[in-house]
Amino acid sequence: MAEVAPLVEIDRLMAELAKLARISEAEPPVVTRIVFSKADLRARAYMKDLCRVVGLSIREDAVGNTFVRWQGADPKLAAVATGSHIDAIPNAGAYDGVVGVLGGLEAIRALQRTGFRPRRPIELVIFTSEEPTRFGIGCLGSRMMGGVMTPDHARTLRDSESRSLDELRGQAGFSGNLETVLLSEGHFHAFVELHIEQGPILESEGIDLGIVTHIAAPASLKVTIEGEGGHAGAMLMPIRHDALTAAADLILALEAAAKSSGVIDTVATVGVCEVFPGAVNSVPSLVRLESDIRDTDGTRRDGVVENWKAVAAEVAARRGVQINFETVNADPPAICDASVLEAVQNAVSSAGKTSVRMVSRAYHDSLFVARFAPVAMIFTPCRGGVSHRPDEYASPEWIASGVEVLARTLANLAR
Ligand code: HGY
Ligand code: MN
Ligand code: MN
Repeated sequence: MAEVAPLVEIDRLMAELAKLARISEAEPPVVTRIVFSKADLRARAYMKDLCRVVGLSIREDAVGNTFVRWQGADPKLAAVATGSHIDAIPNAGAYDGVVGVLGGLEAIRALQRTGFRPRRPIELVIFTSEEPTRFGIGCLGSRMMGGVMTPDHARTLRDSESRSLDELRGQAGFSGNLETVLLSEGHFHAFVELHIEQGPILESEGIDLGIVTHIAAPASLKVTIEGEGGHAGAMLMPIRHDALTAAADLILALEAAAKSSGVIDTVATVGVCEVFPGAVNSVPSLVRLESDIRDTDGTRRDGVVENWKAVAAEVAARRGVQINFETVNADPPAICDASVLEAVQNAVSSAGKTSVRMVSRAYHDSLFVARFAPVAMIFTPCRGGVSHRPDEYASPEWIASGVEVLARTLANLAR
């Protein structure tokens, strides 16, 4: 059957990407778009308008996962899906997630322009709450689709102002029973996510695209350190139980545990540190940390966590403080599907692009879609490997290559 040769309208896509980037809670070029914020709702409305213009049908589930369907010749068949997220952490850039959503839409439009008619439906998915900012856990929408988070657990989620998922999703216009978010095994024939690499390899090696074979295993833990507060002038050093100096020991211990795992794939970060009472002349009595620990090997990652907890017990005894851990999530890695990888590889070859197989160190919704469908990911280079910063950037050429290969892959899988 003749190869489809989609022509990507990259100028149109880059203009849409620039417009989406300006839908932000922060001044350009900073993108802040927390799920269910006003900016998120405006961004969702903008995306739905773009999808309606090309005759695609739209369904939103009870938490705001958005399914944009290009009906196939045989609507009863399981869809071939693509997609990513448009929510963004504070002080982020314009490309993380968005390249996969706008790129997915442009891949569909490019195929439409060739006159290609898919046998299977092709569906663009905009996942709700990929970033952990609002509720402290990433990939909320895809976790619920895959049954990794139950509706009962989802109902316990609160944001920093104690607002519940139900309250916020209701205000955003998403009602319906949380039990309906779950998708069955085989709901998608295949899922392919286009995303910027968020690392330096492709750019530094001059390779057009990454073909992702594994997605690293993320874990997130909250740590509370309770010491004894007091007057910074009057409380002498020998009798102190300072929660913040204990936290300092813990943060450095986590770094040491990750560095001593023996492989470069182990990473650990303490990204949140809240100090109470937070007065310059008051000895900290309570510290809350939020940590992010990842590895391509789930067992090795868990070993780092156990090592960290053992050091914490020593710190607690030595400093006379209470240290408690709460595991927010500890997910296994995802292995991408061989047949979907082959479809991507064939598309790369027919597009005349170069590629390399690689691991994704960032997590993505594909990590959870893999629980109920065969997945693969396509990476575009990103400048300096920079991401989760306003200077995040992917060139039109890089994005156009990714979209063309995505379009060819979708056509191969949906024909
Ligand atoms: O943190 C991540 O890996 C993703 O960008 N949310
Ligand atoms: Mn991100
Ligand atoms: Mn992302």
